[in-house]
Amino acid sequence: MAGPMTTTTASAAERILAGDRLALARAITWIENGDPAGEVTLASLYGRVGRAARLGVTGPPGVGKSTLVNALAVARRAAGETVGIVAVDPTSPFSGGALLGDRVRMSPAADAGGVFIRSMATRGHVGGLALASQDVADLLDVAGYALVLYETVGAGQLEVEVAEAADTTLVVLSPESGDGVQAMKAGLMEVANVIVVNKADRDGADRLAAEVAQVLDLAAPRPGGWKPPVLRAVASRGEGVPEVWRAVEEHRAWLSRDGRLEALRGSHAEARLRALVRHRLERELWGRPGALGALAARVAAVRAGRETPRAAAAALASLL
Ligand SMILES: Nc1nc2c(ncn2[C@@H]2O[C@H](COP(=O)(O)OP(=O)(O)O)[C@@H](O)[C@H]2O)c(=O)[nH]1
Ligand SMILES: [Mg+2]
Repeated sequence: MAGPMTTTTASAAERILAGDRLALARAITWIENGDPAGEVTLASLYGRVGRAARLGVTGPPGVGKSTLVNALAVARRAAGETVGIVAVDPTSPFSGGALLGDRVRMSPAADAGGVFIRSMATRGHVGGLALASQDVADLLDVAGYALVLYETVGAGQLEVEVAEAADTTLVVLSPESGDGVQAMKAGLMEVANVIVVNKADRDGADRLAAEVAQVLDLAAPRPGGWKPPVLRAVASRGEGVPEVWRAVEEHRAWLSRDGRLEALRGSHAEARLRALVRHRLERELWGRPGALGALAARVAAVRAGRETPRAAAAALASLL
């Protein structure tokens, strides 16, 4: 439960609403550090959450996710929209910041103040990070950023969880990463609403795009009938970026019909609550006195064949 409001958190909330970037940055740090002030601040603003469009960008390391996020942010800024960016990428820090600042300043329609970028590092649990990044996205949303972009790396549970927080998920692949098929196996294709084969200036992009399209053709039709388009881009030169944005808008338009967005956000909220409960219960369990010792003993018992993993898990869970 969120603690009481204090003058610090009350003024933080007011300042965030007034567009104060320092207050926003500080509240994000609270969230990152698990400082209760972050939760209190967010709780006091939570009634305003849900206005931002949320776009998740995920895929293997080095495929050009940050470059694409940067290019999309520049394009949206030029169109007059404010953009908040959360980059959850333990393998490479968001390096597009300087470039973005320069390009945004060059555009007469835009001012750099309309973009807020935050990289989040893994401290301990990846699952905890995914959950914290959703809180950060909520803060950017209530701070008034019209578009919230979040980048995550890899092909695992983290991405699936982050995708569970985005309205639209872009999966980025590149012919260089050589793991297009890997990504498809890892369940990324199921969460993809738009697939971008980036580095289309490299050999193999056409083949990869064809392979991905084939996999999608063979997959079972999705509920509601959305079929993810497969687009090629050269994000580093801005090529294909307008088409990517158009595909995002088409997906958003599709979502806006027949109550799909509400249904999606409802199921995301449920997934988020379940993940939070799971996270909380686990933290509580391992924090119990003797729990880690019991874990070590059960691991030894399982390894020695004295106990089945299920029996060991049941015994450990009963410590809660
Ligand atoms: N050739 C080529 N290089 C690109 C393209 N997009 C990004 N890169 C480069 O690929 C590298 C990794 O990009 P980055 O955006 O950091 O990838 P991320 O790890 O997926 O976020 C950087 O050196 C980029 O300049 C592209 O379309 N073509
Ligand atoms: Mg990156």
